[in-house]
Amino acid sequence: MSRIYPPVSLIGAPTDIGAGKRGAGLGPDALRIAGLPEALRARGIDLEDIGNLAGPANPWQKPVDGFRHLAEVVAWNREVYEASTDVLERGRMPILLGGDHCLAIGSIGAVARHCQRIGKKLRILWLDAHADFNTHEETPSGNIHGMPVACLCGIGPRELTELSGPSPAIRVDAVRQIGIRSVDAGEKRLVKQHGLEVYDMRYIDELGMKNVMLQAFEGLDADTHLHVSFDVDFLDPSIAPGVGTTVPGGPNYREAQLVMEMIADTGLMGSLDIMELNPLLDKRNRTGKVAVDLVESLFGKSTLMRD
Ligand code: NNH
Ligand code: MN
Ligand code: MN
Ligand code: MN
Repeated sequence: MSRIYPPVSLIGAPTDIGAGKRGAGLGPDALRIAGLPEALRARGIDLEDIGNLAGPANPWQKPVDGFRHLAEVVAWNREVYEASTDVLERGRMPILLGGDHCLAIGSIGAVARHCQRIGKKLRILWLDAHADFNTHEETPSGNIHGMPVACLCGIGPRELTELSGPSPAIRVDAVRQIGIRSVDAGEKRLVKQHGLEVYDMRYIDELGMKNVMLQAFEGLDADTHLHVSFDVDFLDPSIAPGVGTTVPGGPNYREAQLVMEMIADTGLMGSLDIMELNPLLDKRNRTGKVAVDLVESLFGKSTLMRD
């Protein structure tokens, strides 16, 4: 089953400005060195790599009013928002190479506004060990990579909630979170209060990944733009040690492949983030290679006999 894919643009965002450990800023080049461009071209995709964006250095400071590096996070997200918007307006599919997950405020902000302009519905698949729904009051760390979903839903500082236009950028009911297994206490209250659709690991264990994905796809149609925000810590640390915040008990290789293959089968993916890869914590770029493998499956490369 081969499909014609839209032209793709890689956008590198080499920063760990929102993370609690240094090193995710090296993620874009680790993904390139693991062979991402060649793998996508081998799928027949028209691929452009716009290179790495530039932004402020990481000052490595303590939280101020519950946020670490808020001004720098805003600056980086503006860069990501602008680059993603440009790619979308040129009719191409943006793939954001993170960088830490705070940058999804810019990438998804751009996708959300683009969908509003062209009259498409938006569905976001948030593949992560974490809900990333913290606020400056609930955060245990001040790290803004724990806050992007809340910010996109209008909960957060104005500099971030209005980064891409009027707040909220997205509706809570546009999001499906998959693989969740680490949610802070206050964050959990907020997730429940706002009715975020979370398929946590217990749910995946009970229903099986196939049924979970079918639920996450409910209501999709030809007018839906599917955005995949892939935090590499979604994966079990046994296959993906190269992230700053490993959480045991995640999807194994086969489950993760199934997720990606089922997304590919919808034919609706319009944008992708590959976030939080930290090569300094990796073993010989093994996690980078697993991420590339999985992205190939997102673009229709089946590991079985279905190609
Ligand atoms: N929930 C924690 C925090 O807000 C950890 C978030 N870390 C992530 N999220 N890697 O994906 O600090
Ligand atoms: Mn995340
Ligand atoms: Mn995470
Ligand atoms: Mn993370």
